[in-house]
Amino acid sequence: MNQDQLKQAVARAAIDYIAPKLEKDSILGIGTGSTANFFIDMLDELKDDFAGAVASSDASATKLKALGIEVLDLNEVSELVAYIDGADESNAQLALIKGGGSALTREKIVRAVAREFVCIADESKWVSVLGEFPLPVEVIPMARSYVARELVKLGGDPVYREGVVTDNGNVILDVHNLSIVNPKELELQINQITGVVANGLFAQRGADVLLLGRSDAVEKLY
Ligand code: ABF
Repeated sequence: MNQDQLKQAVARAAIDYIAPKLEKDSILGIGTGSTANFFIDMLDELKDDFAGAVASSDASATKLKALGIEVLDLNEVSELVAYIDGADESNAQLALIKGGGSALTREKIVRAVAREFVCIADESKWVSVLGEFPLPVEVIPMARSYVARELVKLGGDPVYREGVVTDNGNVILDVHNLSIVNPKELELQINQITGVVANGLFAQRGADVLLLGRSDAVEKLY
């Protein structure tokens, strides 16, 4: 199977996983990226079984609306039955790096409200130690250089993601050359830097379930 077929297989597995949990008034959290896009396409078949969705990006909101799925503002919602999204890396504890698509802050907020985070990924995302994928950090624009200097003190090599402005009007620093052996601690340390809006480590609250697409089958990890 090629990578797209693996992504489609995990999207299908997520549809099967989520379908029995849906009730007429359920609201789903929906993520961003190519794997999430396959899931959104397949969600068409379940659209009469739940009330609506909250999206982690404007791009995903547009796709959902095109299917006729109601997209709600998160402030109108007290709980999401589940949040389904991809990742850039996962370790065996289901701690993740996310944010390659620049939507990490909204993803973290949607994850915070969700009862369960169902992560969908192909096997290229599976790592023993997080950090080969550069860690995205969303930063208030005027703090960019200061935050970069602080990230160097933590052992990383931050690179400004040129030309990218997030849906929140901020910028992204991608931190290279980190070997993240304690993701929970590093997530908190980076959050402490003034000017950081959010970082792409999802370790304090990682995935609850990972549907991992391998060439022979979709593995379900808890
Ligand atoms: C989002 O999409 C991000 O957190 C992550 O950066 C990216 C994964 O994209 P893809 O599914 O295209 O690999 O979930």
